[in-house]
Amino acid sequence: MKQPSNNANLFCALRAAFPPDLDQTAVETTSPQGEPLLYTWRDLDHASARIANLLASLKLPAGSRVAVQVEKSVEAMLLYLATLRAGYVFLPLNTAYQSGEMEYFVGNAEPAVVVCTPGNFGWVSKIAFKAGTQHVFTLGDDRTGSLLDRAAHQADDHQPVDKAGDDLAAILYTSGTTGRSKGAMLTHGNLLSNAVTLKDYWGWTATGGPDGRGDVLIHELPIFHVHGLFVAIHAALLNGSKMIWLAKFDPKAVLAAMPRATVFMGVPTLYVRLLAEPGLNKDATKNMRLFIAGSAPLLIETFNAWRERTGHTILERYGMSETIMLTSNPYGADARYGGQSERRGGTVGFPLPGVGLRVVDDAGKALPVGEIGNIQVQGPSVFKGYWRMPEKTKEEFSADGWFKTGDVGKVDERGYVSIVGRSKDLIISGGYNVYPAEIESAINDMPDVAESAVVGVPHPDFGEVGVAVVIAKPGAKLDGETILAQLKSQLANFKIPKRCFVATELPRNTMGKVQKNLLREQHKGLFV
Ligand code: MLC
Ligand code: AMP
Repeated sequence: MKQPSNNANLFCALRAAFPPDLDQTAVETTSPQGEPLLYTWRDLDHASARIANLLASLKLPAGSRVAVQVEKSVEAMLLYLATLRAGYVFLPLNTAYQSGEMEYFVGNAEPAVVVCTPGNFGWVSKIAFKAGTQHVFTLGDDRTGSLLDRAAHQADDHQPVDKAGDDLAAILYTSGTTGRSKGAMLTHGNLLSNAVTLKDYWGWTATGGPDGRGDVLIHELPIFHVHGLFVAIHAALLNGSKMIWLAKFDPKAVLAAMPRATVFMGVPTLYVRLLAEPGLNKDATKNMRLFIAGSAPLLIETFNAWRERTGHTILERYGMSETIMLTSNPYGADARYGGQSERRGGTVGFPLPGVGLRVVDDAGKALPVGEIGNIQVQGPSVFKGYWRMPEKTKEEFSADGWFKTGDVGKVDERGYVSIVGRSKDLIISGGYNVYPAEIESAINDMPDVAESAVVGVPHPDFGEVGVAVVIAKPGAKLDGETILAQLKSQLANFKIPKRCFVATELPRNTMGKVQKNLLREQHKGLFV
């Protein structure tokens, strides 16, 4: 593959980082039947070229979206790389989304190509064709489906399409601070700049480690969000590092991989579940270099327990779909902060190099060190805006161009940032975002419901889970279990409140606004 020097296509930078010996193993995984599978760097190059050539053969308009709702597999990652390579826009979707949710995403994004699982082809293709999609392919987690069948006839070399840093690479749907899910538009420049920063800040190395070939990543997160798709995959590829690829998080499989690995990234729930494994100890983790946590607050108890059991100090970082990674605890001494190298539990560390972070009051005035307020950010990884929502995009930026994260926090005198809450009404459950307004609206549409409120309460496994409080219409009878069963047929499973109470009224303030803080207080002991 020829490398044009001025092509800002992210794929070019990732491909340039492949090791010189393309016959080395790049990904180690198992088939759904449990047989070992190895992919070399050459396999990644050739297979992504074939899929890119297939996409190119479709002669799609520039900027076309490729929407993907498939189970995790190496081929699903290759489809991501192929989409970058072919110059189109990747749009990953959670496999838990049901038809109503898919109808919204596909209708909103109008993808030219949709890729779904063979089992979902019937209903997904119906939604896609209705929205004007021309091409629907299937991809199974066992390498079956029309995408690979068609790609098999394509050439295994492909010249990455020329892109500018400002060109779109991906759209990630996120609830943002308010309103329905919005597509955060991320550019090739956003993704590459963040990946380069993290590779450097987290000390990724291409030599040493268990097999002398440098870092080895355990990849066990889903690949439809920033954490698993961008932070994890980009870091490994940009360092030419092998990945031990698990289709699903399984604490025993992670423990078994640790002697052959050096880096692990997870949401806090994964750390809680690993701590429940008796085999987790200093010996089991002795080859590991770095444990990174993020996507939701890591409890100080988990941070301390991990250090006690393994001798490793988890490095917590903070980010968002709209911005990729923003802050990180230091890996080594950070010269910008007087050489401080301590990873402090309960904080998300320092703004990453190139990131501006400020804490402001509700009027937008900067607050002094130590005071709690709204976190605003700017930098090269901050997204281009919400897909087809210029007004909403404008609202989410300050007049002087800083992005309003919707997170509430402070910066201490040593420069460490802490997140203490959220101004956005959002529940983060096991690292997934649940937007209460969406659940309330689904409950309120039920015929006997007058109104409802959904709040987040502490949970030992998921960190936080939703609880619904529902009021019946006069004379109507409601039952919490029936409401939950009905929601299950409409919404992704992780969004379903874990409990549903029927009450006679919702607490309100003098302005008539529901006091969610009182409901949270009332139900905070349900699971802990
Ligand atoms: C599963 N369930 C959840 C849930 N995950 N409930 C609440 N919150 C969750 N996160 C429920 C299901 O509905 C189901 O309930 C039951 O648990 C079992 O489902 P499962 O699919 O078998 O669960 P499991 O495999 O155990 O999944 C748990 C998990 C998963 C923690 C491994 O949620 C996960 O992979 N989370 C990571 C999310 C992530 O990658 N976030 C990054 C976002 S990026 P029932 O009743 O139907 O049986 C981001 C930016 C940043 O935030 O900073 O990184
Ligand atoms: P998402 O929209 O899925 O990208 O989720 C982003 C949100 O996750 C942020 O706005 C934060 O509220 C939250 N988040 C991410 N990392 C952390 C962290 N380390 N601590 C607390 N909250 C976090």
